[in-house]
Amino acid sequence: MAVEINQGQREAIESYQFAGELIDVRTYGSGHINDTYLVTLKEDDNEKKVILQRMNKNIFTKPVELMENVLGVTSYLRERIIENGGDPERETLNVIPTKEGKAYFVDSEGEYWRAYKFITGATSYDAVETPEDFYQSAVSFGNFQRLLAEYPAETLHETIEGFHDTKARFAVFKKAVENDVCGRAASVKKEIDFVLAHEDVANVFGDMLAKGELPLRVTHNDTKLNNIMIDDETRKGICVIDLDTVMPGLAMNDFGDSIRFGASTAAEDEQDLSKVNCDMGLFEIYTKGYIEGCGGRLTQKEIEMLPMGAKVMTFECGMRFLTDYLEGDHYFKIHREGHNLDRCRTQFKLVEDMEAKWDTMQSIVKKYSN
Ligand code: ADP
Ligand code: GN1
Ligand code: MG
Repeated sequence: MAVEINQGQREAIESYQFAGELIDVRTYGSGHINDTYLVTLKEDDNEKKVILQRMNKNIFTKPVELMENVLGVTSYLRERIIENGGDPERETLNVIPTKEGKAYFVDSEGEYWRAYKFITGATSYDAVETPEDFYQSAVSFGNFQRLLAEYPAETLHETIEGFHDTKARFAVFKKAVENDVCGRAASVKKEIDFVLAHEDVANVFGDMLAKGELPLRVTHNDTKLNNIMIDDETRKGICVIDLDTVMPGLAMNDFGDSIRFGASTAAEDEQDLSKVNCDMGLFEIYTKGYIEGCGGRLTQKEIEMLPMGAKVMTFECGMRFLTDYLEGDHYFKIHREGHNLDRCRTQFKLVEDMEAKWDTMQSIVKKYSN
């Protein structure tokens, strides 16, 4: 039976020299930005899988530069992995070139596509199943940072300008409230007031950077648990994926985004806020793994500011969800009415919980700083 696919998918698939008969194309993963498809082909009774993605060009407005970053970083990682005796087919993303030898394909509607080799025998998790998995993800993101420590950061394009410039995002948020294009502001006064009362959180890293107190590093910037592939057999973190936002950034933000997502006791869009808390056991496990993974490269100041990274990233993400809700949900994919508002509320609940547990967070981090 012929597989039902749309025009863009067909053009994209035809632009690659995939061997075998196409047997299935299905949407894949739970990312909020790109459209990901799992493509299955069959050759001599063997199934072969490929990840095909349509990049979100409204958000990633320079897809060509973005793919330059991805190629640069993955080929660099490939060399480091080979040097360390690892398996470069599974421990880094591998871009599949088109028939023309390009890292991306543009379809007849101007949409940008790319394909990655499918990492077999591994899973990306949307929630922590065992603390050990979370520890593994921490070590992987820490290692990623360490492996890229000598990467020529000046060659990286800024794929989204000011991505974690929380101060600038605060200004964008205030504009969204002012413009109130959907007439939703009055109904979310409580959430808006929460943001306005936390302006200091939005400013803290920008101010420290300006004073030269923090180093810019090559960071991932989207360190959700589901951006790590965990080996099904060994349960070790094997590969960091979703490299669209690799740019110069702050280590505390990479740490903090992982805590925001993975140390929460509930899903990012949970509606029952009594279920949403920041788990201190998971916070400790991640702290240990991340500091170990970074291999002594973090400065004392960076380590000291890790709890702040968790608070800043959680606050920023909540503010971004609320901004998108006010602006009519044009950025993050939504799957129900009020989805971005639900997401925003979980983030603010987490921020409050972190504030209540601040001393514990600081003493945990202190325990692992030497
Ligand atoms: P998004 O930016 O939308 O989050 P991702 O690049 O993270 O997109 O991909 C979405 C999901 O697809 C991932 O969470 C993972 O489950 C799966 N995935 C992505 N790349 C690969 C790969 N090379 N091999 C196996 N699974 C992958
Ligand atoms: C988006 O693409 P995805 O789902 O991994 C977003 C992150 C947010 C996250 C919230 C490019 O990540 O910044 O933290 O949603 N990515 C982009 O879940 O904006
Ligand atoms: Mg992702």
